[in-house]
Amino acid sequence: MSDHQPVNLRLPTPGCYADPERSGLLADELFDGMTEHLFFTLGKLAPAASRHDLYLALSYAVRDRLMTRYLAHVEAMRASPQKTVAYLSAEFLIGPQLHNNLLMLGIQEQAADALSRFGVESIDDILEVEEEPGLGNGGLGRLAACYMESLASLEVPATGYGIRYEFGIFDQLIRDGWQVEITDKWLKGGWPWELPQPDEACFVGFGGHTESYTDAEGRYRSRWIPSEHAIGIPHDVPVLGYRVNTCDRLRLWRADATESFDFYAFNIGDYYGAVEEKVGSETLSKVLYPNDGTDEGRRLRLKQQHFFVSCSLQDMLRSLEARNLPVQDFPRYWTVQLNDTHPAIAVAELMRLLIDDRLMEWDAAWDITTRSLAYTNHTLLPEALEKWGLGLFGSLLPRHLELIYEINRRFLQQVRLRHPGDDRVLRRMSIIDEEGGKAVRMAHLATVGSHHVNGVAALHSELVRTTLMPDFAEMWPEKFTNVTNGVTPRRWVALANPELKALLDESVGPDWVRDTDRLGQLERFQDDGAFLERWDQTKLAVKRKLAAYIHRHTSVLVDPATLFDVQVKRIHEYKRQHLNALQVIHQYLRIKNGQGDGLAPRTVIFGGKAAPGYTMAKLIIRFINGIAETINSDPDMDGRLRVVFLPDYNVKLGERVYPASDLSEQISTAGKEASGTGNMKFALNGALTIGTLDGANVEIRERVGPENFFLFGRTVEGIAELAREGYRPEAVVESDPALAEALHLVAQGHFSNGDGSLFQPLLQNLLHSDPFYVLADFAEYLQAQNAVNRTWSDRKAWNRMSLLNSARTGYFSSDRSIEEYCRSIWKVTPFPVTITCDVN
Ligand code: 26Q
Repeated sequence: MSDHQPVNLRLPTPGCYADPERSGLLADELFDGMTEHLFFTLGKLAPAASRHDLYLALSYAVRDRLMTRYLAHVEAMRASPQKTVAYLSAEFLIGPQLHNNLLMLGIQEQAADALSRFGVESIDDILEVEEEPGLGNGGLGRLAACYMESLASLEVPATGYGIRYEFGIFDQLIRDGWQVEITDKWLKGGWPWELPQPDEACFVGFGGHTESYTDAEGRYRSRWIPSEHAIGIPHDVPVLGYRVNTCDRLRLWRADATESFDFYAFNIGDYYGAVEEKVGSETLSKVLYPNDGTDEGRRLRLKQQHFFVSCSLQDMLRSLEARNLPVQDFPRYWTVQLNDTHPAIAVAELMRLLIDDRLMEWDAAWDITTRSLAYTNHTLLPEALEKWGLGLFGSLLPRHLELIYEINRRFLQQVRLRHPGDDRVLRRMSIIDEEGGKAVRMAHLATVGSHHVNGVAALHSELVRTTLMPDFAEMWPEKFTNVTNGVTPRRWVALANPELKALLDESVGPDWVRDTDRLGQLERFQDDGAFLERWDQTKLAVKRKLAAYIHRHTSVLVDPATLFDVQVKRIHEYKRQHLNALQVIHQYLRIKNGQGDGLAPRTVIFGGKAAPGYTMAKLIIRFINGIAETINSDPDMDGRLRVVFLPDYNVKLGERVYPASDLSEQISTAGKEASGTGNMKFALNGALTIGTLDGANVEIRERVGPENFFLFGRTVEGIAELAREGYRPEAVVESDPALAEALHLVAQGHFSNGDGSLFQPLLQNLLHSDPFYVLADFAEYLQAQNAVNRTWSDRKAWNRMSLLNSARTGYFSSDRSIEEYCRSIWKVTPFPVTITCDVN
């Protein structure tokens, strides 16, 4: 990929939007830009400006600088249309924008300088003000954001298409140890990073019925008469690459009513009825749904999916028309990635747009569709595999259901040719699930309609091939592939960990930010005592900051010199936060029983949200908080053990946590975590992993070396074997006194003020079913934790291992993932933009 130097834009010519206060990157110019925005955009005089005003003024000034590049990119694409990646995702968890854009432009210091002239001592005070858009649940949404950033940084033309939820993921409060959900009002203070484009609105239909008719050429056709419509208004968020001119975009659709007033109803005097109708269609983009696959709001969720997919595909088709390109060229100019099955309706919608609206023949339309779409699977969990009952589907999208029947009929015909007389294989592969309540299987639809299907880590992709879709993989072996996830080193190291960045810049040179393979040069220092000491001090400095944050937000005092042992991620039984919690209880007991010698003094930190309808996950949060309360108030634990639950874990908090961690807990049941991406953020920042052979842990361990990774737990095969043999968790407890003692203490109410009933549902579940093999892996987990304790006592050895984790995990940069997608799936190449209207 090409290597572009930072450009210092000075564009004075009229038409180049070149006023220095709008495009200059010097502190003076930023200051002038801020002053103008305070006055003209915000209506404030500088002395009266609040921190929020200054945040907005700086953001607008930075946005001006993005616009020059964004429009240059748009112009370059108009002059020379290029194949563009369309990343379709129901979630984009992009995190705070101001800090990131300062980093991308290379003007953090200039911005701090400009702010100082308004009396701001630390830029952090202003960055802190930004509300992050929580437009995602967790891993999948954050991955989409890392990928957009890498696409821009690699100068690949791309648009991310999604939904502009008015309420994103809820804010989490902890009250009496329980999770309480608060609506996320991220737009309340105004969000300066989006540009509404109402002139590019799209219409989307729902419901109604289909009619058949014969067209002028005597061909049988179907047409859809929807009973309802919504309008999608694009809101564009610029996504600038790192020190390049490429500025891609995130196009998020907000649903609006078709008419602000239904004039008929207005005239007959039903003014309020008309307003109600308007309110109805606006609720489409109101709220993000949780990832627990519960039945709540299912109809609205399907509507949301069709809404944003239809708008996005119309937008792509329209872009060809605007450039006078024939629709047959769609796959030459667009490559469409489906981020899980949430946008899988695209298979039917693209067919509908081509056949019904553009009057194409089936085969030509199918050819375009399957040459354009590719699908990424992110989960094997049965409850997260999307299925839509035919009743619901047909009532909302009757024409799409017809098309899916036809896609399925033709597909099953192919299957029949391969497996004559085998009805079982037909039933297994059918897009329509005929067992029980009939339903559309979205993963099957996505697979049939795509040219590639990929999993997100080597192990996961193998399981997709062998267990989730073996029949499909046998039929189309070349369709199935792997692209191991990655994370952006810009946000997750350079921005989140400035202390480490400074050390890396000095030791391996600043280009590691763009080329993380260069982190390998750190290996030179692995036996350099003085360097390892600096490595240690760098970590300690960051841990001090987190300790201060923990004190501010939870009132718990923690010692930065202790081992920071961290598990942050969504709360889910398969992720096994309760396994970690039981381990903490065991440590507590060892100390209480006078057997605490050799234990590393630890601060065990948890963070994560539970889906509001997921009772067991919410009880796990209560469990952790109960343990924290008992332990933190016991003087015997002083200096030895602290437990913290950090409320409201989100991108912003992740930026504080990953850099300050010593130990990364990646302890899911083997075969359940598709990849994990937090595991990569920890390792890049020098945390050691304690983990199972699951998801990308496998590849992390291969890269850092088994001697630098604390492995434990059953493998996928081991778990399968246990299940076959008839797993009895009771038997595990009977043979493990340490485990029995820990569970007994819980049952007695030791962590619930004597209330033995509170955690009974959790205990009963573990003792009598233990679907995620928590008890089965407990003993080995303790052994691995003992190895952690031993290693911690030799700090030089620990620091060396920490350094090697950073040195050897450059592979997990999202730049590497995106290069793989570009080369093997999308067939797109970079399109560097040079900005030519220079001074003189
Ligand atoms: C499905 C049906 C109904 C309602 C909601 C959903 C739903 C929504 C979101 C199901 C799943 C999700 C999100 C899944 C997710 O975040 N998966 C994670 O993706 C990461 C990126 O690939 C992986 O690293 C994680 O291992 C995987 O759990």
